[in-house]
Amino acid sequence: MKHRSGQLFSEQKNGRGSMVGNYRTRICNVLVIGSGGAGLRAAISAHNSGCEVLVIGKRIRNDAHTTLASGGINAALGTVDPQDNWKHHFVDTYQEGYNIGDPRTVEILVKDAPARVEELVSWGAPFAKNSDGKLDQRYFGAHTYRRTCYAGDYTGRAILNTLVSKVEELQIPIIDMTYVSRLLVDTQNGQRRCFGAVGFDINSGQRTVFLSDSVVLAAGGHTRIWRRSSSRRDENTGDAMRLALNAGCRLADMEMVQFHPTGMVHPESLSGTLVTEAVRGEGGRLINSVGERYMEKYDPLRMELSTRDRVALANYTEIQEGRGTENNGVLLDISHVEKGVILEKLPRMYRQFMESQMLDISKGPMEVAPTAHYSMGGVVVDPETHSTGVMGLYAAGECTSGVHGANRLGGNSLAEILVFGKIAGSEASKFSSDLDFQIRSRSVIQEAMDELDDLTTEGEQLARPLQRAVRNIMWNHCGVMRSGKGLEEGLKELMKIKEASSDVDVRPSAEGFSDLALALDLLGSIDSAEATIRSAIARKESRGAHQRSDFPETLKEEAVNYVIELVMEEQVVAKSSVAPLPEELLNAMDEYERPSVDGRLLE
Ligand code: MEZ
Repeated sequence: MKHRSGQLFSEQKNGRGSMVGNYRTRICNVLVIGSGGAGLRAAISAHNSGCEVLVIGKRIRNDAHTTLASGGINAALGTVDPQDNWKHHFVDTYQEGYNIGDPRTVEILVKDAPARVEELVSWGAPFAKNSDGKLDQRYFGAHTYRRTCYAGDYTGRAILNTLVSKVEELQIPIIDMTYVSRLLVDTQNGQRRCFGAVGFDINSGQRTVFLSDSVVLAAGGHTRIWRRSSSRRDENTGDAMRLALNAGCRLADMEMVQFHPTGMVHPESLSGTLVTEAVRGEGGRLINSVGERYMEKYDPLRMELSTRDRVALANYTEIQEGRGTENNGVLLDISHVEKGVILEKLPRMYRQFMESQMLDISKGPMEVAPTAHYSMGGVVVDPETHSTGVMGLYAAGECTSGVHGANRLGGNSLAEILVFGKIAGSEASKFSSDLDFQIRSRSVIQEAMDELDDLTTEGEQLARPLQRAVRNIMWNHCGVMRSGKGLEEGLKELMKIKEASSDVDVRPSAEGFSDLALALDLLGSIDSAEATIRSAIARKESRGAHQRSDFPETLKEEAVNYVIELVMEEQVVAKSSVAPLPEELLNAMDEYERPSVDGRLLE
């Protein structure tokens, strides 16, 4: 049973200057929530369109999850393989998404990616170049041509550093360490309209009402809610999905969660940490415990550079069928490649294994296993504008759906954040410029404050163990291989955690307000887990990253999207048809015939 702590109130009054009902206000034209690549690119374009922009980040700048994307960014520049063009990139992306991505969104991505990469280089991004001075492009899985630009295996870091420098040069303010608890949405004449957000400083607890003409939500995905994840603690906890659902947005393809084939398996503290696909792009081989290079069995044409869903399922199958290592992994070997090449092209991997396991990867294989890596589903957005259906609210990056369908090609995420970050920022700015009048609803702001007050109470439960329980549920019941029975069980267990989450102990202390952030992370995790499981139950087939042991076939009639929305505060799932391919793209699909990789893996 929860009760509010008297001590809590006096502590707030005396020490932290953030009394209940007392908040500061900041006003801007365009508010950007999230200081990763999508958010910063949105901020730059909104600023360049003449708006006052404010960026809020939950972590410190330069440390958003974007830094962890290692191996590269895709753009059909044709610098290494001149035959490449946007149509090939389209076919690879759409087809390997199992035909449930949105064709127009994919088209925009592949056409605009080259310009976004070149722009980044002109802003100083230190991408690898060939002796002719052109950008180098490496192989990544399931790409017909080499089209992945890179900066060693620090590509995400290089991109984020470049964007932060640009944002600072343009003097766009970034407010770090601020947790957004709610989007401010008012309903007038049946139309929802977003006019800002409420957040608090994770250190001081200071609450701020951010009032804006429009908002870009770019706060990442939900893959930290699996036990083995390539996200770090307290990031990608589904907070963007919770904010969006509560604002009245719809979420599509939530069951489509990408398991990257190669995450670290030990030490426990680093379990799930990304082992970049670039290792395979540079020639790395997957070997099981009986010495077989087993991708021969699964995709003999593309081998280790097959699609991520296939390689992840192959690794999972080898481990499940007893051909894994003692630590439940498989081996990834790059030791046949010259050490100098490894140090030049995979410096982070070299250091990561040396520092954590004293393993020299130029001498011996790495142990790896699938790890939850990317939310391919998320907020439903309009392809052209990335508007969400809630007026004034735009979304970009991993929190959205549309590009990847049922399987994402490695390197498309970094392209996505730049292309759609730019679009969302300029559309949000257009919305602001066209605005006739602004709305400010006191009662909506008060509700957001009440929510924070209600959460800040003593309780019987702690957020961390409940969060751990969610991660176990998702790993055990909604992982690489799923079944109806397991999903139903998982949902039942999740509902118990949901009930317990109303009794979480939250008290500000000398350590700040991280308790409150953890409690909100937990709510985001539960909401996004529920949406994922409900969508996975609804999709009674296997497709890409969604594999069901009880429905192993891919069904033509299931080439649809499952969409979640809140109706009377309950999540409801519905089917929605995929937009048809326009003629030019249909022709492109015919023209660029791909190697056939039919056949399921677990049969
Ligand atoms: O797009 C990604 O997920 C990526 C570049 C990851 C990697 O393996 O490096």
